[in-house]
Amino acid sequence: MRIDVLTLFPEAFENIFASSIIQRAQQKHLLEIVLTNIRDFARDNYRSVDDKPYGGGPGMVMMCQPIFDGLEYVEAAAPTKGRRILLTPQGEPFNQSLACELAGEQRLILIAGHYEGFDERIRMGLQPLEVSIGDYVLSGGEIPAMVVVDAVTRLLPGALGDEESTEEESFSSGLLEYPQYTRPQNFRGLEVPEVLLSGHHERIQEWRTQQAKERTRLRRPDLLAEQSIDKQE
Ligand code: 4HQ
Repeated sequence: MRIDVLTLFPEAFENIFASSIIQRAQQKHLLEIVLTNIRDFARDNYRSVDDKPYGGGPGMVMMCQPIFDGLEYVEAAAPTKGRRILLTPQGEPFNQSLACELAGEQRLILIAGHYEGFDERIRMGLQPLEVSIGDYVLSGGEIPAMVVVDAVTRLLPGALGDEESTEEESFSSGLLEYPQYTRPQNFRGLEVPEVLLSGHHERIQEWRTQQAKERTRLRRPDLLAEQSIDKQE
């Protein structure tokens, strides 16, 4: 997979993308990440990428021209078309199922903006898939873009080592994770549940499933509702 990120802050991605799993995926040639600075496509002497909103109001709006030109440039840099993605609170909520869908693409082109928002013609002209990482307001699309890259990378076949696995994790099953324990058996009077020390794999599996279901029911009943919808469909 190739992932292009169009951003005003390419440096902000460098340390995060140099981190273990994303780094390893790139070394194994499962993934290539290309960062492109939107400001490189500005045309005036101030290298402007934003401007005042028509009709007035506070804040600035991302201009069409640098984003259209930047996108056309990166699209021409490789033959595969790829999925255009705009990070915005108005987008489709990002979840494990959308991560899986995106992990199946050959190429993703992420557009991370700043300021109060995008000129509407960016949406009209580029027809991107709009994606939101949650109902809160961030100062830029960089962190959302990193979230998407991280969640998608772990799903690329071969990206995880033998130790890591996506199967057992939260959300792959549609349930929250069961409680985990490591040594010591007694920490300040807090004991590890007896069943986990029993060596009885069937009972352990049963206990974990029951814990995962109970925890999901208490904390995220919405996930159980989604599961029953998934089954109907
Ligand atoms: N922003 N999920 C505003 C977000 C966001 C989110 C990104 C802030 C876009 C213009 N993006 N810029 N939440 O808050 O994706």
